Amino acid sequence: MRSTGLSIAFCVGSAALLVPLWISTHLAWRQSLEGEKSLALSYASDVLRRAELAGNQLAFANLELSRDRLRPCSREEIKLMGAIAIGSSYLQGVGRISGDNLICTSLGTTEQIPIGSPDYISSNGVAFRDHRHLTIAPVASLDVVSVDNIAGLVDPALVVDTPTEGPEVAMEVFAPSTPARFSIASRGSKLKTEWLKAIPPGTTASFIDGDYVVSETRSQKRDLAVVAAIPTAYASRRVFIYALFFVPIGLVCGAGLVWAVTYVARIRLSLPAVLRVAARRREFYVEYQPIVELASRRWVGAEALVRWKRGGGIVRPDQFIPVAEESGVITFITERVAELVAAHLPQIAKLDAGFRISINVSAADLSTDRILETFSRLLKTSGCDAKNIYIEATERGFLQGSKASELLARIRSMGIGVAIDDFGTGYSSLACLQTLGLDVLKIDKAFVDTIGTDGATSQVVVHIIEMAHSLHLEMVAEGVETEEQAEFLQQRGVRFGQGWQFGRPMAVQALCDEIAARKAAMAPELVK
Ligand code: G
Ligand code: G
Ligand code: MN
Repeated sequence: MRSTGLSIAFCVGSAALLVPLWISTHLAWRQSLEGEKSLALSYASDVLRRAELAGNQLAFANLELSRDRLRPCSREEIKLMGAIAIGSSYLQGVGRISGDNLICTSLGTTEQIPIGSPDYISSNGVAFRDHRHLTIAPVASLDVVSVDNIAGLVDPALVVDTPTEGPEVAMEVFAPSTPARFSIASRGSKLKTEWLKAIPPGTTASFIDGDYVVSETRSQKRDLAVVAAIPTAYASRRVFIYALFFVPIGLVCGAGLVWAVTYVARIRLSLPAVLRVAARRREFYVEYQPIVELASRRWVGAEALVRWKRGGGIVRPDQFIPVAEESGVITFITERVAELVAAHLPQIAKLDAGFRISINVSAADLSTDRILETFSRLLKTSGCDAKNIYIEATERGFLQGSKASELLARIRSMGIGVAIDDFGTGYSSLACLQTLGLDVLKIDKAFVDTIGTDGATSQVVVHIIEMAHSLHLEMVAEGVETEEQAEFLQQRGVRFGQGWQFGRPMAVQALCDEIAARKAAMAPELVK
């Protein structure tokens, strides 16, 4: 679970870095495409301006030639045509049409030059004759555009000759009112017909289709529209420039998110959370330290001491019990210990029906009714007698208030014995002991250690023992390490002892083996 937690944190952390990076490159790409769209629009607008200029120049020619009422194709009119052509940047020549022939031109010709029938006549009467190879201009291919028999000779290449960022840019000038999208001038590869949309006059449109960024603009007053298409590949050149701007922002956001994720992960994976997971994953187990009758050295019971198997090592309770108590995780640990004791107890009780296992409970355990369920479940699943169980509560646990007292009373009424642990290390006075419902007092190791020394405190253990006697409490001396201590305690009337002198904490199997061995030694005839 912890490794899953870590890998989740790792994934979230990577995502926190990669997502803003991805967004920023995506934004850079989007921005580049937007840039290409407006570039395409600027090309189309420039070409439309040129096409409209050509149209204006033809309209002007028409106006000039009809105004002076000169005789058609007279020397004067041809001279005027020449003057108009020179002044019109987009008109290579000007001429007069009759039927499908040019009958005179600004070049001075007066013979009939066939130009064929119009390819298209717009709604406002402009006739287009596309790409004509005229005898008067053998090298060029000119469009003949005419209104009321006055024709302008237009080089279509000139209209679309706007500078662009590369040769792959394609453009087309067309008549949007015709369903067939009559093409007036074009350059580059052929555009898809569906790109030549019928947008309203005076408007523009841009879109992306496959590998192209397409922009269109339509003339307000003439039947003209221009579409420019730029390969999206051109945008990728631009994306680098935008990326220089967006990616650092993305990186900063990503780094911020990573920081936030690790911050949260650290809190989430902090010791209390790890403990909770460990409780769920059953990483806790118990060892049993024997409690002996000092006079006979008989093993009468054992204290269940929790251990945490973590990774390869074992964590001692003093390293996690305080954290577990603070964070409330201790209730899960206590439940786990009770569960383990319930599993071990039948085996132990089979060897010694009177054996007593003591379980440590903390102050937090004594604040909710849950502890009652824990212990009734322990009795039920083990099938053992309540007299096989003791609980050890510290002074802090006892002095919690009325709730703790009520719960301790109810535990006792179940038949489970109650011991006060680490007595003398807290603030409770001996007088308080009277009011607490107690069966056993555990003399703390700190007092046992003073036995045989000259220190003033060495007298304290004597007083504790006397007081316990007068309160009719059974006593267990903790941390007995020498024979001298054992004898001293026994002489003062302490009945039970616990400590390295008698046995270290051990696995349940070792405990059972030892109980069995001792039983055999005491009564060899019974176990034949
Ligand atoms: O021998 P050991 O290092 O296990 O004991 C250290 C301390 O941890 C002791 O004070 C003991 O009371 C406490 N302790 C051991 N097991 C438990 C337990 O299951 N619950 C609680 N609350 N305390 C425990
Ligand atoms: O809950 P309690 O504080 O009583 O738990 C007893 C603690 O003291 C456990 O950590 C146990 O391992 C430890 N202990 C038990 N006997 C001895 C002993 O003789 N000497 C020392 N140094 N520690 C002991
Ligand atoms: Mn204890």
